[in-house]
Amino acid sequence: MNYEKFMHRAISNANLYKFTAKPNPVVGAILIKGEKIISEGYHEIFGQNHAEINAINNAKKKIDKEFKSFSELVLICTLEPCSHVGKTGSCAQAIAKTGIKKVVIGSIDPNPLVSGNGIKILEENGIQVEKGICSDLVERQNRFFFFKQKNMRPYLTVKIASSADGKSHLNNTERTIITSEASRDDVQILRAERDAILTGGNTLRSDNPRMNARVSFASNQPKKILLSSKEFNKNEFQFFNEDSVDVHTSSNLEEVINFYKNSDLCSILIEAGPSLVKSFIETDMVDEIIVYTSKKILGEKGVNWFDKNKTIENYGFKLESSYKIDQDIKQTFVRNEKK
Ligand code: AOF
Ligand code: ZN
Repeated sequence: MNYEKFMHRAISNANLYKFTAKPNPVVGAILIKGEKIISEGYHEIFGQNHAEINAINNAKKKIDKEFKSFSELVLICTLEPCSHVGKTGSCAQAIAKTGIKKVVIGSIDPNPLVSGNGIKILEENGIQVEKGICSDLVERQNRFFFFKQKNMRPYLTVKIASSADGKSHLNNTERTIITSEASRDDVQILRAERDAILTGGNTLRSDNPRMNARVSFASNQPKKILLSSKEFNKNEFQFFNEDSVDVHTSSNLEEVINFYKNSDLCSILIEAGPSLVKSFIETDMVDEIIVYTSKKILGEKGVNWFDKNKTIENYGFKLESSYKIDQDIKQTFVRNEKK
């Protein structure tokens, strides 16, 4: 049997929930009888039912109509069914209870709580397991989740908006808008995709940003992280409008990021001024830099993002993609592989 087409469908449909499942991975599950789809289920909302449970519950509505017993069905799931009892019960146990006899898995769950244990539970219950079907696609669609489990820290993206002459802002304290509205809308999507946004005290003082994701679709809001040794009056800054704000007074950036190694956060967007951005890049922990460059020139009074005559490549990054947004250019740089 060619399970790939069902796996592709489960992967595609799972992605519909990427903004509401995060920081959990997106996961899809499909129950088939022969070539026929009996039911589907997805992990739609963080903290709620896992995909397999939704697929099983949806199939139960069709029992005696489209099939007699779960033993007639094959379960296709994009990620190894979980073994643990977390915010919800163990999917592997729930699958075994139904009497399903065969499970086809996309990728093994890299979460050490689960990894391999879900499959073990299935096999111990006499279920035949086939794994590794389109695992690269599953890994790619959950790249932050896989990164976090492998590296024990969140994936770090630095976002900067630059003038054509490489400046961040004018050296007075006023907020400088450099890029077009279309680029700024694109940044809202970067925020919605990530689990947290990190900024520094200087940016807060000069821009009074909200740093939330203002998008036209349902999305879990990123957590907010502030790095500042100084106290802020929470009533004066919009950043504190939402409850979920962590403040770190330490200037040790590795320590700040490592603080999240056991948390749910899999990705952090760093939106800060040149000095904090440079300090982060120098730590070697930044995985990706996204640059929006406008045609505007800020000139003499502008503050440089990077040291004169130094390009992003000089900091150990390579260009991955580049395209136009309105009058601006969006470039994504990723870290060179470590030798
Ligand atoms: C599955 N099916 O649909 C998902 C899984 O906190 P919890 O209980 O929601 O568990 C989250 C963990 O479960 C997550 O880190 C990942 O290892 C796994 N996700 N597993 O069987 C699903 N979303
Ligand atoms: Zn589960």
